Amino acid sequence: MKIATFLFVAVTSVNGFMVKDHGAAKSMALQVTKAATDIDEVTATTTTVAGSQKEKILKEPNLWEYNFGLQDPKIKLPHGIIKDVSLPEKFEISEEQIRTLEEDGVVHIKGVFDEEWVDYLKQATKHQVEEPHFWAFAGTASRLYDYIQRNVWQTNSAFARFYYHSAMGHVLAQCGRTDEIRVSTDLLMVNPNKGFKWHQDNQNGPITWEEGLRFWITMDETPKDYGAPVYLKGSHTNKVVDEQAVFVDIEAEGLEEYKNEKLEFRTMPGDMLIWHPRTVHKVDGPSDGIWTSYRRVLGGTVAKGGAKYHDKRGSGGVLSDLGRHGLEDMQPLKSSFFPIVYPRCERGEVAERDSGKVGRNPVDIISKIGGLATKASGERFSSFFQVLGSQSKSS
Ligand SMILES: O=C(O)CCC(=O)C(=O)O
Repeated sequence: MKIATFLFVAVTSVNGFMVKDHGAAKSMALQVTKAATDIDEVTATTTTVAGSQKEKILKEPNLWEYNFGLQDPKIKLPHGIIKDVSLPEKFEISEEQIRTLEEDGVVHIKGVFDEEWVDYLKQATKHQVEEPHFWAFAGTASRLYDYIQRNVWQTNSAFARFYYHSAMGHVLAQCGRTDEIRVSTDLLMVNPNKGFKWHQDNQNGPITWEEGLRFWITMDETPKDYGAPVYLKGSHTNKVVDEQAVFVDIEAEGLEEYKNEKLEFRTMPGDMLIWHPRTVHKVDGPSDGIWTSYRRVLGGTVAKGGAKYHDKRGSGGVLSDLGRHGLEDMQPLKSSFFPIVYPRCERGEVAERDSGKVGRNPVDIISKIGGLATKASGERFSSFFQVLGSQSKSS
């Protein structure tokens, strides 16, 4: 369902900003053309910057193009998998890889997903960027990414099915030495225009650092000159970065032993990166913020077996837990809002997701974010919004 025209009129103050911005863009002699790219047949608007000849592969959606509610691109699952019936696939990793994660705080696992799965994810992403969801509005309109949507599995069933049926859960279960994996929160991230400077991950859903594992699945080859994620080896064991901090000054006292040991990964389609949420890392975008190729990543945080629900109201961590699931602090994390994907998905949770019950609504958002009204929590909260200005942080 598209946003109705009346809504467009009702929010002209927001749109006015966008129009003004477009005016500035014109004055920079930008030429906008509609073109079909040869990559995956994605129809994209390309922007040619006079003089540099660089073409932006993906155009920012117009406000009236955003959608609400559930989306189903109806993509055939690979390998003859029967939707909601077949067990998830398996992919064995080695003890050495698990130890690398434990010791270095990050591991690169190559080739977890074959061409069929990568193609499936690309099709799902193509559908998503062509039919942008309203929950992508803030991150996308701020130009942080060409497209970014949290909890994309809740609205786009193709991503939910990827979690239910692919080997992702099996790989993460091995990494976490656990027999159960739930999706705590996820993010579809297409082209990080500004890059993301040195940071630790606080948006992991309602779990603790130790209960979670970060995952990152790429659909594209990393460009030669930028876009490769870089991690400070072993930095998940640091004792100095504040729990609430997002960005990290790697020159700070106490980080000397980590800052010179950088691990950089030039990932390829179908690879996974898995890390501890406290491992300090960054991703640099192109210096001018213009992606001429796709960098499509499905990432997020999973919860290991035995994880509890942690109510993060009053801290910025609440931003990745805005649903009305009814869980209370320290209850077992068992809910269709954080669905089990390994050893297999659960019928009732799948049905609740497909019914549209699992998601956000404005009342939940206001009641949860409302707890941030005090000065102290407001200050902490603001650090999460600094994300939008991440370019200015130390590289
Ligand atoms: O890949 C990206 O764009 C950012 C990834 C990242 O730093 C994260 O997910 O924490």
